[in-house]
Amino acid sequence: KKGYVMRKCCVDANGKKTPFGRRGWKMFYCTLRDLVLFLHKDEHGFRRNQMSDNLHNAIRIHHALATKATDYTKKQHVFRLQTADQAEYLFQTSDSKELCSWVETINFV
Ligand code: I3P
Repeated sequence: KKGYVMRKCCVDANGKKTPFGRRGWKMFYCTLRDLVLFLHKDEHGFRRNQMSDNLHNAIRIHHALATKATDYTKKQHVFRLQTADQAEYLFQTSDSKELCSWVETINFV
């Protein structure tokens, strides 16, 4: 699965709240492969398999949980991703169908 999403970091991998200044929304071209979510700057980054993209923005989803973020009301079509290393992210998708598709894909791979 792949597509453009907006991502917000909420909790870092140490379980601590992401510091102010790094909590903004940012657009990525997101691909899921081998239990890893790769967040690329754009589709070109994905095609060139740019290392800079991969190293800094890979999220391991083994034992991760994706849920519709019904408590987050500022934006639509948002899901929360909680990872095994206690990090937490919000992802905004384009519509409700994409939202379900991402959540199911992440939870059932
Ligand atoms: C964050 C940015 C986010 C905002 C977040 C800010 O600032 O404005 O959009 O989240 O609020 O901290 P920065 O870009 O400097 O990190 P929302 O869009 O959800 O309001 P927060 O600290 O309440 O998460």
